Amino acid sequence: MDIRTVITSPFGDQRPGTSGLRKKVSVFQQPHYLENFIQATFDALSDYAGGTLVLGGDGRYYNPAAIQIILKMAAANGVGRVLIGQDGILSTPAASCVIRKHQAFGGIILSASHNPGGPEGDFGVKYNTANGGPAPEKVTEAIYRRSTELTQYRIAVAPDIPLDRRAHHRLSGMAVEVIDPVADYAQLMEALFDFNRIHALFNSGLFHMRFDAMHAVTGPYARAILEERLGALPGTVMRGTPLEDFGGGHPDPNLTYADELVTIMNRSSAPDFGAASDGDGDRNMILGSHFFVTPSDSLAVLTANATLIPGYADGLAGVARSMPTSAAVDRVAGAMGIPCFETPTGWKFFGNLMDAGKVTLCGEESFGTGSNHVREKDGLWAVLFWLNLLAVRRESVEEIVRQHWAVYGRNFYSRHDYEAVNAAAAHDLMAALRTRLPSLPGETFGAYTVATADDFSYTDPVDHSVSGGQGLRILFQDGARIVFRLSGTGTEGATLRLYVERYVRERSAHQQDTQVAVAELLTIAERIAGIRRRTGRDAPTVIT
Ligand code: G16
Repeated sequence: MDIRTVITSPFGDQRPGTSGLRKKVSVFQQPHYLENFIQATFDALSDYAGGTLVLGGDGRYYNPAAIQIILKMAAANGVGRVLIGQDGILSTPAASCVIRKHQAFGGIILSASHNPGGPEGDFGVKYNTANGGPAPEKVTEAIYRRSTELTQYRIAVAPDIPLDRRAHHRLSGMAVEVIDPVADYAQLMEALFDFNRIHALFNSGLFHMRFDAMHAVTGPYARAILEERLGALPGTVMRGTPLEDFGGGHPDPNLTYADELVTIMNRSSAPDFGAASDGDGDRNMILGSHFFVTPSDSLAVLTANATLIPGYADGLAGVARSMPTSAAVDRVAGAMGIPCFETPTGWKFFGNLMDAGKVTLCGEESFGTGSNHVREKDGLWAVLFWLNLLAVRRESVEEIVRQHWAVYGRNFYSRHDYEAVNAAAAHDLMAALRTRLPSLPGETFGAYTVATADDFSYTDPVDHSVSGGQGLRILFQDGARIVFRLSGTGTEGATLRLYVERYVRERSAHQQDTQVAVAELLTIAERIAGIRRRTGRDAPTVIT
């Protein structure tokens, strides 16, 4: 076996963020940049020699080149076998599924998720551990520390492996299996959901849906499962071919970036159900005809209806949501008598809870929902859950959500994102606000009086690790709240996220427009934080 040791020097900027290392493609294309991070990853792990690694990505620009580099480095670092999706494709939840099913020691997923792709776009590398979930902070910190002291990396000298068909190869003694990226995942979905019932729904001729794959990774999954297996009409999946630049779009399933689907769902002849997923297939957006389901409400509705779904018929151990996610699910959990955990933003914080059997469903306001079937959020899973629910209840999406509010009350909720703002200005804003927090309790702003204000810190109930600095919270006496956070996934300047929430019990007030319902909270947020003055922005980039 011909292994080359290459002398290198550390880069100082390889600390993974909310979800792996994300940078501009041009940063990753610098000589040794990717190699250093991969070597740091292998160096930070132990006990993997001879083991199985899963490798794949969302098909974005630079994936093919990166995959060949990683294969050669895996061989040089003693990996026994690599399972790689055909054409290098593996959605994030499918990678999690394959890691678990084939008892891999971990997986490397090449994606910058919902961030744009192409030569001018973003690239990312994420390491997942043997449970199939994103590496916890202690692992990502070990990778980062190693990256700061790296002086060499190892790489095999060998020809590239063809990935365009399923086959077995050898690379410098390491086995490489090019696998069907969809098969294991589709089988898992079939075990959880009532495919016959969903098939009958599509077959009735009375139900139509559109799924927007946004030219990202879920196209092949959605076509195989929705159209070929469940009988949805051909053409149900739009923008279904993965493209390396996502067709120039921003593969983020929200009301702004999935505007084509939103337009279809607001037509007079709109389909009954609309959904979209993101770059790497872990996010979902759920729409009814002329109706948007917030991710927070979606989690609450799925929780309340879980026992109607075969895979969850025995009930839920508990649920979890990220701190900025609305408390709609808390009310459902309370009524069901199951625990509800509040974690920091980042799917990695759910892993321990799921491994310990404490929670079954999890969700985030950032269009992420999932369960303990894998250890990642899962876009298509959420879509299938909704389809199964619609097939059982035979009501519209809007009817299901409105009935939910009637029972539990409505948590009006909105997130305002200020993308690519000046990083120093954003950090100054947060610092000033942090200083202000202790004096806020007791202060009254219009109809709202501050009860508490803090910088969210989380102690993991399983391993007792503490994660501080997870978002500034202003909690009002009536349960309303305002949260400020800086995103951990942006690659340009800083992204300031402002989250506002207000609970309304009376059914007669549920019809209000969300932005109207939270308008006073937005005004208070501006008054307290001075977003306009500090960032120079008059309005957010994205409102969800
Ligand atoms: C990632 C994480 C999520 C997180 C989201 C937004 O999602 O996996 O847990 O909620 O980023 O994070 P932030 O607010 O820090 O930008 P994805 O889909 O990008 O992997």
